[in-house]
Amino acid sequence: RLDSTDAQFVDVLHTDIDAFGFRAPMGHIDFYPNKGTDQPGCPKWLTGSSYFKCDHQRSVFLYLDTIDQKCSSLAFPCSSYEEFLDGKCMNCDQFGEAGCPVFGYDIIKWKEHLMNQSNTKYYFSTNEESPFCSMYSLFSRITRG
Ligand SMILES: [Ca+2]
Repeated sequence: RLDSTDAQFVDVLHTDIDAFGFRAPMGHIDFYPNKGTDQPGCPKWLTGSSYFKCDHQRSVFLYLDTIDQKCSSLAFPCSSYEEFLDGKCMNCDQFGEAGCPVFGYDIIKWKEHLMNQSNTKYYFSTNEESPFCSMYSLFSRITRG
């Protein structure tokens, strides 16, 4: 399987850890959008073949958004998605002026910071469709307490 020795820098996107994906972090940075389990807008029940592949394939579309520069999702290091949703993981002081890592194509800009850490999960939430980035839902959750 993939691990952090496979390349000079390995960024991993987990979108279906409850079905076909790997649960454990395995790169220099591991992203878990929407907890990494089930993606918004994907079928929740067995309705056809899309049920089996939708969460998994979402990884491609999330990444495409970042190449197209439609919008970018900040990712936050956290011990769990629940704590992230509670607003307990907003601190990215460890990255200095760079701030929290931005998921996707530009993550290489955080390489120097990320080479020294491992097994850290980074969380963000997304919309159901492109543009997937969703700062609104994050801030609304925080301000609702
Ligand atoms: Ca799933």
